[in-house]
Amino acid sequence: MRRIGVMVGSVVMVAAAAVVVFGGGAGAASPSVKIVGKDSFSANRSVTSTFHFVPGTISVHSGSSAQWQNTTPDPHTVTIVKAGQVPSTISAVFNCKVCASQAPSANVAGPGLDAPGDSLLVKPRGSVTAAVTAKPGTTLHYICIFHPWMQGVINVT
Ligand SMILES: [Cu+2]
Repeated sequence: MRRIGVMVGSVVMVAAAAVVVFGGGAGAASPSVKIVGKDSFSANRSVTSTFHFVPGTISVHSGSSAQWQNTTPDPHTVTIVKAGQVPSTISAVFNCKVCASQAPSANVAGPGLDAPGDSLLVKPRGSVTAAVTAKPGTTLHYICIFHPWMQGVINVT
């Protein structure tokens, strides 16, 4: 009986690998970004986090969609910000002004991701798919407003 359990496990692993290869193929219409990492807290000692977007930069055809898959037990956001609002120092991370004023889920300008202020909430272990509607040639910068060291770029083609 134990041997059957091992065989079933192998079949599931093969199926999962096939899905990964298919989804990451060159012909994939909809880029997928994984949200990965861990955090830890030790009182009066340290806070660490390795939360980040993988890959950090994607290219999306204008009008096509992209997906963010959260593999962590924490909520995150995909918040479009101006290039100058992306924190580049530890001080800017801890004093992130746009993070304090931005709603986790918001739509500005047209539908889809097209302008600073657009924001998607990605629930713990959840995923969100959204259309990228900015004009071709646009570079969209995004951060997680809960963890603003998490930073990504969408090149709209
Ligand atoms: Cu986050």
